[in-house]
Amino acid sequence: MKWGIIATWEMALEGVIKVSNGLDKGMNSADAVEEAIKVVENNPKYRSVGYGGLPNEDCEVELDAAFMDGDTLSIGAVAGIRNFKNPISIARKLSIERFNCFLVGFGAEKYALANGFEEKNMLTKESIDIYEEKKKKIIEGSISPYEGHDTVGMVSLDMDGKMCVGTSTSGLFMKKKGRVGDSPIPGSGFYVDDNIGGAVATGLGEDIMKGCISYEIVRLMGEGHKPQEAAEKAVEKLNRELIKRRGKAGDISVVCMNNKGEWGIATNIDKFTFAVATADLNPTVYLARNEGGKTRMELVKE
Ligand code: SD4
Repeated sequence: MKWGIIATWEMALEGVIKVSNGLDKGMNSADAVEEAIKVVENNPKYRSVGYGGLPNEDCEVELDAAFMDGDTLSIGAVAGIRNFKNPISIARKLSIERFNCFLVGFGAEKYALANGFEEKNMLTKESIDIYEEKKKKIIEGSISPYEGHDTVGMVSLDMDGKMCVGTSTSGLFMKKKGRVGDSPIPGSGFYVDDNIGGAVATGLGEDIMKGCISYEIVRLMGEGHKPQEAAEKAVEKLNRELIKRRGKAGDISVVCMNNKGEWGIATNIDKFTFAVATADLNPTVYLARNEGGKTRMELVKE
């Protein structure tokens, strides 16, 4: 049986490498997604996920994360959670709850504490420095807020054919307190059904949500489209509709995989990196760019 894992952005590579060895030896896809995302959450070098994530307008790190099981369709999510080390693990734990499986803010923190999750101040000195510096530039008008965002999202398939997806992000830099993007929203930031496949998104949550793009990609794969076709069709359509109706479209990038381990990606920007590994492909990073409405890919790192 084939296995595979695909993830948004180059920052996912280390986690993908770590769990691809496991997946090759029979690790299940729920553990693979959680473990690989934790690697990104724990690295303060990545300024848009977990520890060291960039803060909101009030200089607080509020994190969003989600987990979905493609077999049971169970979903767990947290939004606007502060001061916990691994939001993805909290989201996974919530996915086994029959009720109350998506918690926000203080309620999510209360649940995490009651369930023994590790507390941690997620704001680093470096993030505070960047915040101060960017705040000055925003006031001067030399940069605009809400730039700087990269969600880690992953889709995995294990040798038993089970698929899971996960997302984790600090959302948009300088977001308003309480702002929630697409990443913890089922169907927008993520979706998986292991009778078909799974998809995750990254980019401007406010626009990604307008097309429920992850569900749309899974739906298209379910209609018989190959993952690459499904991803391109969905991104191209949402991008076109947003431009037609609103004059512009925010950044939208997606990765997806079907239950055969075939994968696809699409983007409407000119620099979207992603990491992928399958039974037939060693962990590899590619750069994708949108050229005239089509997504092109080139190898970055094997
Ligand atoms: C959000 N989609 O909160 C996230 C941010 C992101 O690449 O993915 N950026 O809107």
